[in-house]
Amino acid sequence: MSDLLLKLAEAVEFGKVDKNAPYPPQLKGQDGASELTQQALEEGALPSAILQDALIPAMDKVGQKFSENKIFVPQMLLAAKAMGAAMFHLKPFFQSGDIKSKGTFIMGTVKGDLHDIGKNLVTMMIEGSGWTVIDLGVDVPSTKFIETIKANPGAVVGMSALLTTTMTSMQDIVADVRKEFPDIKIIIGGAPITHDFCKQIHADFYSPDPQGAVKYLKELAA
Ligand code: B1M
Repeated sequence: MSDLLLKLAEAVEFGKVDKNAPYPPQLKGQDGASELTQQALEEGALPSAILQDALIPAMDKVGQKFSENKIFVPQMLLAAKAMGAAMFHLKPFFQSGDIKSKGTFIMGTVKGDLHDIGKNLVTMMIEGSGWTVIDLGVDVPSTKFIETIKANPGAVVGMSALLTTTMTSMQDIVADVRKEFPDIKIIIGGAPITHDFCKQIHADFYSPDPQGAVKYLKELAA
């Protein structure tokens, strides 16, 4: 990895959002995730490499340190903010020049769950592949999914869950949605989700990453 990407990964891991951010004290006055992402792009780094080689491994380290009680929720939040600052610069590269939409994709993080970084990545990539995305945000209940599907017949639905505790919420939402729309296609994802869980809750497709969801949608639209 280049020095710049290493620095970017460090900025995200330690929650250095931008140059003006006072936190963390050891990086005071130095460039943060925002400036470093811009520099990496200017130097010709591929947006996908910035994501895969710097940003995602940095968040994995944050998760690891949190599990080991080496950092706590405030540090996790700052890391998420730094990741958001970096993703802001990547977003245009994932957006498509397609004129005709391939369909509508309704996406949300399920009720009880506030994690949105993965969801935002998935929506960015799906938008980039030519779909119109309706992003319902986080902590989304069944009622919100259902009313949005009613307003957008034929849409495909995506759900994200990051907590083992909100997997049950995902299960309930899939069941509620299925009751109203038996034939709707539902894609699920998120760190604790598996193929077996997907089968168990009668969702249509599980993808461990945004690329898999994009591929599945491409097949649906073909
Ligand atoms: Co939270 N958190 N968190 N957290 N957090 C995890 C998930 C955790 C694994 C950390 C740990 O203990 N190691 C742990 C869950 C343990 C468990 O349930 N098994 C955890 C916990 C415990 C908590 C709290 C309960 C902590 C507390 O309060 N005591 C709390 C819960 C709040 C709530 O949701 N109700 C909490 C809070 C937070 C913050 C708010 C501080 C912050 C989130 C900020 C935000 O999202 N805006 C946060 C963060 C940052 C994390 C970690 C460190 C990073 C998550 C992340 O963004 N990853 C996380 C540890 C980890 O994952 N390494 C952790 C990067 C992101 C790109 O990956 O979201 O997995 P991910 O998305 C991937 C794939 O999963 C996939 O594509 C994405 C790109 O590759 N994908 C899909 C996701 N959705 C998809 C949908 C698809 C297809 C693919 O189709 C529709």
